[in-house]
Amino acid sequence: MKFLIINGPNLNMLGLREPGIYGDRSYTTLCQLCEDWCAEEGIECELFQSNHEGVIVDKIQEAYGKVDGIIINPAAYTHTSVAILDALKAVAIPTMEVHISKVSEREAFRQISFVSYYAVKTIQGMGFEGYREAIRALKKWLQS
Ligand code: CA2
Repeated sequence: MKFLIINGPNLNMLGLREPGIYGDRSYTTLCQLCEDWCAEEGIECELFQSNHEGVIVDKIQEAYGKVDGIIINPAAYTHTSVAILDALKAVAIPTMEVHISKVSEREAFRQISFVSYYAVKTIQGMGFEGYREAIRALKKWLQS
């Protein structure tokens, strides 16, 4: 089983600002944890981060026929991107949406998620642990 883990804009800056919302650990640490958590579950994983919407769309398209599942934190594009939603629908790869913070309790503009129209499930407010939850839940969903 292979997963593609996609992180959107500014998540490469984790740990540098807003530790009260996103914690004080870095993007490098998040990648290491995701690799460890996938390995524990016997899952091969590829990690990808971009600050550019079209680059994320290209990456989703390239995943067609190559991965079993996608875990995505689209960051700010969560709330704006029909293009990322359409790419996920086009490749039809089962997808889990993750947010580090509890978006449902933040500003009104963060309450809308385009990706959630396609995702199997949205995990939010669990910090980095949310990715572990997503990896486990997606594996379980694929095996059910
Ligand atoms: O909670 C999440 O995971 C978000 O997807 C993070 C996005 C935000 O736009 C979403 O509404 C919720 C923002 C990621 C920005 O990350 C930063 C990293 C360091 C310093 C400031 C922001």
